[in-house]
Amino acid sequence: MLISKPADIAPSCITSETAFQNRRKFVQTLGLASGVALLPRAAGASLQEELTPERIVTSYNNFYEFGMDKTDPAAHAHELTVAPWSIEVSGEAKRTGTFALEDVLKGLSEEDRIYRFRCVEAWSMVVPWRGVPMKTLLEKFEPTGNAKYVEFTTLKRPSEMRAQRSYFSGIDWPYVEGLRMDEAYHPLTLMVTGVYGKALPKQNGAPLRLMVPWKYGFKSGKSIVKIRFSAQRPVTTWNVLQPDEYGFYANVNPAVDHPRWSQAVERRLPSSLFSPNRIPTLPFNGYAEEVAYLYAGMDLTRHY
Ligand SMILES: Nc1nc2c(c(=O)[nH]1)N[C@H]1C(S)=C(S)[C@@H](COP(=O)(O)O)O[C@H]1N2
Ligand SMILES: [Mo]
Repeated sequence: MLISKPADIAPSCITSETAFQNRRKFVQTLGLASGVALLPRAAGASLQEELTPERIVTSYNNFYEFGMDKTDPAAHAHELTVAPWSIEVSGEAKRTGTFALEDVLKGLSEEDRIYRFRCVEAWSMVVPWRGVPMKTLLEKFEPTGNAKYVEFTTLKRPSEMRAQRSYFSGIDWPYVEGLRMDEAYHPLTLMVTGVYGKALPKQNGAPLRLMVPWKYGFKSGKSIVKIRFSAQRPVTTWNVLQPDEYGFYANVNPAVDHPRWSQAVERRLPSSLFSPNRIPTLPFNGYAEEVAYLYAGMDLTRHY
């Protein structure tokens, strides 16, 4: 995500023995031979791509509440307290109210899923997330037939999120995202609680963040505090801020360029000046077989 600000910001764009052992153990628990990810058939097409190193997943982040640079979240997210944490549920559902996070997650089984993750800024990663299928979480609140969309509001706590104290962040906090109910209920959609077999680091959106692997990264809101079921399409942060640049759907689409740059290729991290690691971007980020039916009949150049 790039936004215009007072001074336009350019995208700035191995492991210790124990970290290596942990990773090997984690990879083994997933039933993987090495660092190459092979996604179980049930979870989608086989993904034989290398995992992006944990060091990069947890240090190259977008979390504008902590600053605009990729390194700001890892540097400042420690200022956030994530326990206790509660979730306010409202709107078109039978069970609404404020719930402790432990209760929201109680009885749900966590799964490890390796997903491609692509930012609209044209970089991408392959990340072993841990989380609960979004459907199992949302069903707990018994959404009514009127619920056509679900809105996710993330934390606004200026005392702990330094960019929320700045007049120059350019964003009207809190950060809000939303999905159509059928997108939220799709088996690939996760509510993430961890990464690389560990609790989710704060810079990655602890304690709870969305993960919708066929959409650009900005749809995956971090540090969620509210869930609202609604009949109307939610008003989402980026869509309101720059509607020509960031649509509500935000499905990864190499054929629809962002107004300021191409979406046809991506830099798979790690990438450097000398080995840029550029690869073609796939429709729906490579998940077309699983998700294209959700958009049958829609003009995807208009509904971007
Ligand atoms: N609350 C919140 N969620 C957010 C963002 C943000 O600024 N604030 N940035 C989004 C963007 S643009 C991206 S690319 C991903 C980055 O996730 P990662 O840092 O875990 O890779 O988080 C998304 N979720
Ligand atoms: Mo992004």
